[in-house]
Amino acid sequence: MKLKRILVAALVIAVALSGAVAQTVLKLAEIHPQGYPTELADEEFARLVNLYTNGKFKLDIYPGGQISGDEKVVIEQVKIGAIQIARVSSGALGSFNAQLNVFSLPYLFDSADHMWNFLLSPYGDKMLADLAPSGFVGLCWYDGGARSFYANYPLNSIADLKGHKFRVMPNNLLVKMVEAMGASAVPMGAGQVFSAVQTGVIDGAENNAPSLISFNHYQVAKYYMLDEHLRLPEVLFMNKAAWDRLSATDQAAFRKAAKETIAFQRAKWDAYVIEATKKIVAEGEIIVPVPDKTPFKNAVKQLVATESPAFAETIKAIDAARPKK
Ligand code: BDP
Repeated sequence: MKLKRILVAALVIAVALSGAVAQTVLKLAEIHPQGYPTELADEEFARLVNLYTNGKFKLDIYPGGQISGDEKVVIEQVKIGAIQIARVSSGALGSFNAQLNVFSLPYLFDSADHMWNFLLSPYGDKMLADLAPSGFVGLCWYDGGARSFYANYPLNSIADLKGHKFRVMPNNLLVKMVEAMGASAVPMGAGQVFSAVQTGVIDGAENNAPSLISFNHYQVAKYYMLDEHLRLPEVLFMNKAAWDRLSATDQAAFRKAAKETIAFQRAKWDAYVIEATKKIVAEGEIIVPVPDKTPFKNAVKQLVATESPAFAETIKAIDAARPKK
């Protein structure tokens, strides 16, 4: 009996020493560089997954658009399972999962609080679950702030967009949005924008302040008009087949890890928006506030009316999530 116990103990020690517990390595793609709020959240997610699965899973993060500077390509890679996990914009993912296009309706949310009330509601969870038919498992939402136009020529009002070319993420609704505002839309990956502005293929793009830094766009587009037409949540998601291979216990560990990174990312986000804004101003960016967004809202009114019925149920839930005044 005693000998058996000693043998068992020796075996346990041998296994521990040889590191024989099989470790699965999963790849996670991120377009932003190290230190960007979503990238920090990816790292935190990787740390927690490793912790909660007792080292069974290791996530290798590929930041800075190493997989591709075009999220459409990244999403295709996740779809076929070559990459198992990615953090992308819901604007890009909407081309693969139409329900997400609701977020591409301009001026959908009144504020970040409104958006988060919705994203953290059961309906926000349902939207993540509804990625399944597209071959994905939604893990959690992150903050992507508000997006505004920037250009290599002065922008002061909506009239200044007219006749100019602006890059959008490859998504039809975003093309229609830019056209409704009087400009021409040129869909392309974020990684192509810098040289496209430099060579005059486009005159500008639209994004949040942190992205002007992470993609260096502030260097070629010095005018930033804060019309805040979109709040596109960021999404952390996984290839469904890879997810289905996880045990129920490991799935629960992944879910717990993802959930715990949300507050972490939001805090990093809020701090970085302030820092990024200061930095672009210091670099000579001319930031034009837009206190009255009515002309922008009026320009997209018809588009929103035409597109909204396809998202009627979701919009009802979004309206219900509006913070009480
Ligand atoms: C940024 C998102 C990033 C997108 C990028 C874009 O964080 O995921 O790739 O916009 O415009 O805000 O393509």
